[in-house]
Amino acid sequence: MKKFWVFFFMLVPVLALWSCIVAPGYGWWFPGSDGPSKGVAASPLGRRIDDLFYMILVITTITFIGVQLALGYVLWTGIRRDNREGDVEKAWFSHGSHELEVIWSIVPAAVLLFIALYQMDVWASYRVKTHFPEEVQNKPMAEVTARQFEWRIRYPGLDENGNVLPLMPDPQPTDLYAVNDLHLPSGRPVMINLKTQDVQHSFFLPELRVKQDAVPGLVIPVWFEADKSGEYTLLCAELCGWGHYKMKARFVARPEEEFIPYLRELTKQQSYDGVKEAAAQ
Ligand SMILES: [Cu+2]
Repeated sequence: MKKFWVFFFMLVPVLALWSCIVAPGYGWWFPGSDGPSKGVAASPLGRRIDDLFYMILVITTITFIGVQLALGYVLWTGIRRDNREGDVEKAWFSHGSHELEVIWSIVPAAVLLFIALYQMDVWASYRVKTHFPEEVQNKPMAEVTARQFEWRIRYPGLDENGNVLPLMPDPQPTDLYAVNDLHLPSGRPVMINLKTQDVQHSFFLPELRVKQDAVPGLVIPVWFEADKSGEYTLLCAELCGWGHYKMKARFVARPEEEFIPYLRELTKQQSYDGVKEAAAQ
């Protein structure tokens, strides 16, 4: 019976490892690109973030296997000792080992220090404004304002020659608006200014691995790059109130040459007053 329990307890880590190995095949892994590269981030920076995740996963998996093997060994030798006929060994007490204490303090500290230094570059390109790609620095293409419970999007409009105007911090008469529908060019870095009108929300593009809190009183620049044109999910990742679920919106990455026509279409929709077209007929 004791052997049964040893095997039973060892089964749990084996099942845990097995479920992690088969998860991607069932589509239980990360959101991302479809097709053969399913589960892979749909943006270059997202893939670097995934690499960091996998590095930590490898370190924790090795630690997990080591700890479970040690636990199995202790349980197994425990029952062997107990089964020796007529000669049951008593428990053995130790007052600790100085060397072991030093080893298991220094090794994790070194591993943590390595992770901290190794990820700095990705962190900087993700969050530090001076490390953003040059083409997006100080060039926000839209302002995204979170509020209970929607994403309000403000684009700068077009000038009379059809060129995109720069986005001003304050709303302008030429600005264009959309709700829960963010359209930006694909295949190149783009930047938005993130704001919130009320509580704290969180701008989350899971397929692109972008997540940034929207903090009251702050204008936060966020950049990202969708590899391919298409529709991506835009979520709020902060439980912001009863209508939190309503903040499921979409981010449409479109080919560069379709972006200005999209803004032109928005201009047309917004300046339509229901009269002009009727008069023309
Ligand atoms: Cu929210």
